[in-house]
Amino acid sequence: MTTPDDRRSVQLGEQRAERGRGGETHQTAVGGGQRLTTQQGVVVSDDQNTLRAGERGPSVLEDFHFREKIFHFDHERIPERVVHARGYGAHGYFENYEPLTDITRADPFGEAGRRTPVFVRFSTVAENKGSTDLARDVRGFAVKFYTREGNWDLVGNNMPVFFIQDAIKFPDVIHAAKQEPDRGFPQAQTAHDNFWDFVSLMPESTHMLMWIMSDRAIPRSFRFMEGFGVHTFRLVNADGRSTFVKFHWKPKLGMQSVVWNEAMKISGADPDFHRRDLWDAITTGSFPEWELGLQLFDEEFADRFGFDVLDPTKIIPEEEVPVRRVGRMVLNRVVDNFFAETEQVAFCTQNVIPGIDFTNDPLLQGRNFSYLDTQLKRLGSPNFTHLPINAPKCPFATLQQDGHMAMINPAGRVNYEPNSWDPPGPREDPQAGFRTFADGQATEAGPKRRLRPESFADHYSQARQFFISQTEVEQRHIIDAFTFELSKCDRTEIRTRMLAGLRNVDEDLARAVAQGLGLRELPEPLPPAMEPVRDLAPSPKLSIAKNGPSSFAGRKIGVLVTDGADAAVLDRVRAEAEQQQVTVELIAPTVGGVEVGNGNRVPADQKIDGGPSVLYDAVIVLASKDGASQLATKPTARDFVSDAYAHCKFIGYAGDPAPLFEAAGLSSLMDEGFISLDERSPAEFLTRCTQLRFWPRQLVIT
Ligand code: HDD
Repeated sequence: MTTPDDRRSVQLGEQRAERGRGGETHQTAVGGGQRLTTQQGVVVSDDQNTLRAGERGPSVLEDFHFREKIFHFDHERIPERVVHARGYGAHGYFENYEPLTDITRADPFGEAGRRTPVFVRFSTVAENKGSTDLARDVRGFAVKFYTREGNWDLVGNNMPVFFIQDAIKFPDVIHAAKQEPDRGFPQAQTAHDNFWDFVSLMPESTHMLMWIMSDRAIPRSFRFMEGFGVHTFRLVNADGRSTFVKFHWKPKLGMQSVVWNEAMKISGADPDFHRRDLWDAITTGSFPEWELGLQLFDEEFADRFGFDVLDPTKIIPEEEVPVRRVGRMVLNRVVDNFFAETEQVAFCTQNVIPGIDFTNDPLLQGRNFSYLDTQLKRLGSPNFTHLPINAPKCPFATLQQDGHMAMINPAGRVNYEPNSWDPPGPREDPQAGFRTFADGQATEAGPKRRLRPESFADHYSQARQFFISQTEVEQRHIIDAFTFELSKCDRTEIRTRMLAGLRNVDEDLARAVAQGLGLRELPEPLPPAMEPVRDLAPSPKLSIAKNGPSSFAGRKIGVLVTDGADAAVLDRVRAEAEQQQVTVELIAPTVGGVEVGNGNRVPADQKIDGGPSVLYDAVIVLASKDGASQLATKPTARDFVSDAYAHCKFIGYAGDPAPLFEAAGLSSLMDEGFISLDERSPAEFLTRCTQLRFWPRQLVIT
């Protein structure tokens, strides 16, 4: 007997068979118009129903199509990364500005204009794969250069320092930051006892704490953040001469972050805020760019610099060693398949090429063990290098063989060396091959001991330098972040101990946090391992606000419109925004849109609760009086403008938005961040927006 489901599946099958006619003989199941097959290439006749004994009878074991399909599905997941689980990747290239052959023989820097393909993966560190993009956290910034002399992985972060000085503490800091083991929460935040317990007992993390409590930890998007190689590396030229280097990535669009209250709301409104932003930018042709910068210095500088250049909790201020911009990286292609590329990409700090070498930074040395090891666990086979995303794009030949999923297998008998076969198989090349830099000056010998160098003992001076380099508003944000996070600790002694450490950074900071926590008396300062230097000069380059963008390009404006809004103003805003490479989205009471003043219907991109103002860099309200009165009755519309105000955004308006502003309690608060587009041109509005936020408001509202 034929059931309705049978008939539907027969019809579907016929339609698919129709589409598939005339295809290639060896079809895969991927791609339009092809026939669905099993993994063995057998064409499937019915993918809707399992094979059953009788219409309402049991399924039968011989249904090899069903078993293969479910078996494969059951094994779809691979272990998420133990850190940096949540991330997003894209392809692009690095273009070198000028030959750097005097300092390195590394292939990407060989000649002006040379382009090296890259794959970049940005990530959060402590969050699990399914968390939100805007958690307060360090961001990973990992770049795989597919050079002509092998793959070079620069596995950095968006902050130039790290929590710990020695790799042996890495599992501890990560355990402490991630969810607590008994309860399995909180996920995606460091605001809990374990994290603050650990860091308050580890003074070496103080400098990093300043960075993660700053706005650097809540970037507006990957496109607006800096990247750092963190450690001191070496560049080595063809004569074997070494120069120390610290790597920097500088975003062409300038730096930008969101504010904390905004970050929390974005996490709800769009957990994929950062990945969507990158996808949208690349797919609309606004390719994000960073310049690669090098801080180059020699042994002589290293000896005289006030801190140990091997200590990953320290920076070298750009004012002391300027950043030389040597090339640009452009991300111009999204992935075809997230799993194949972003999930399976395997970065390893030990992937270096001739011309780039390590230093004895103990964190880097430990990392060089960890990454290879972790890829085996995650990808399940030592042949993860055979995956297209991980394989070099230059010729390569090893004598390694077999193992799970070996996909690149040599023909012939040669699988060892030396041998006397002809042809002999791959051979080493002492000239072209990677040679470790032999440090003639250093004699790395001595008794085997577990110790921390004396030169790593100053934990507070640069933390203070970071704090005093920020604007008043940025300092306020740091104070608020410490206060927020510590207020989530249940154990008061953890708060107190942290404050005791902060007193070694800055008394005003410690006092303000104590006040925010309602603590009447400050504890005694923690005895520092080394007396901090109190008079390091501020480094303006450490501030985001002091290094703002030169235009509003790459940003997004949310225009809240109502029926009867002034069509001419809307057209002018759109035209000017397009000119300045700013995206405009319309938000209306319904996604169907509104009828503007000239009687035209304009479709919306978002309905109000789907497009809260936290998703935009600036907002405009274009409303008729009736429209604004209706908006005034909607909590989501009131939130739209009151959040924009609270997050210090520039607010443009035209028509008669007064009823909405009134209902949101803003009428008496309208400051210079409110700009009338009946009086000022959209160009003027966008010029103001280049400041990104109307920061004077921040000091009024805190
Ligand atoms: Fe790490 C991943 C960056 C210290 C061990 N790390 C990982 C990723 C980035 C960093 C960006 C993700 C790469 C990707 O997108 O797939 N890690 C850093 C930086 C560090 C650092 C900038 C300090 C300067 N890491 C660090 C230490 C250890 C590790 C000290 C261990 C001793 N990191 C790992 C790892 C991961 C990793 C466990 C997890 C997933 C992976 O490697 O591929 O091996």
